[in-house]
Amino acid sequence: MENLGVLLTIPMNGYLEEQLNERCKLFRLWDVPKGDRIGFLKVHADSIRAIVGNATVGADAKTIGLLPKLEIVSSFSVGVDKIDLQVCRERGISVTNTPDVLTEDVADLAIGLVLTTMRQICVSDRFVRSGAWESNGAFRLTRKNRYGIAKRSEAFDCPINYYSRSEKPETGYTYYSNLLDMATNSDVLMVACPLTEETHHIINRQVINALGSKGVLINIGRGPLVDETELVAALLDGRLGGAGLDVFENEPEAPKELFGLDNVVLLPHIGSGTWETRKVMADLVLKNLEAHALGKPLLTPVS
Ligand code: 8YV
Repeated sequence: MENLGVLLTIPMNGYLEEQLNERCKLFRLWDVPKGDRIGFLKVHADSIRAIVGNATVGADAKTIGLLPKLEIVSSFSVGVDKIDLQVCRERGISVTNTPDVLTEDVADLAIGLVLTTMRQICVSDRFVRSGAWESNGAFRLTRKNRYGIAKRSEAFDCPINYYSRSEKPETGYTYYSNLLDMATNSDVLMVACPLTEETHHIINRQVINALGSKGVLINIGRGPLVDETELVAALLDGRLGGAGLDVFENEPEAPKELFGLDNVVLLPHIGSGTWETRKVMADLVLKNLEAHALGKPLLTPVS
């Protein structure tokens, strides 16, 4: 792959960067001052044949438009919402992502968020550290609830509901073809789906109200799946019971209005953030680029 010119859009993983640097001709976009980036891309347009982006900076139409020799966009993420797939399709540019390898970590975090939010683990920890336990006595009681995220939740012995475009009878879980109905009948709603035009703000005011003042929303998918303004309003009004959020509409900003709420847990998009998973993701990006350079079938193409 030594002749493959690769544009890395943002620092994302030390090992991946090191490998790309050793094995390809690497262009680091963030090293270039913002105002000079277009000029930089124009100067290197003939060499850049691949883009490696992630969930924060992918490959937009403008960047792709400046790179006439671009052949592949290999994303260090399962989500491809930051890649202009339409333009890639029109130009015949291949796209790959890192599916499956991060699912376990994200599911662990989702369950962690449920427990942390519902049992107020962070708040209790601050209660001990601040000395409030000694001075104020026992911590307040939290509510018992039924919650679930498929397989892992089976261990919690709770009923599992799911909403999707089609029913998956083999799961044995309760299928809802209507999200509002499911929200009405659930205590915890986990948001974990790709961000598309169809799913943008899929969690809106109505869904939040249906989940209700005893319900908890967990988002480990993408920020814009949830109408954040509505979410904040519902939490401040007490119309929603709580929220555990790993993703936000305008990362790295998280709504400051939520910082004082004890029924909310805010995380900095760490779903796949373990050494092991990020290494496997990086290897998948490298293997896709290698396959492309050798003219072999891609391992995880995005159709
Ligand atoms: C990453 C993600 O946080 O895979 C995704 O879609 O959101 C994450 O795994 C990110 O791309 C790592 O830099």
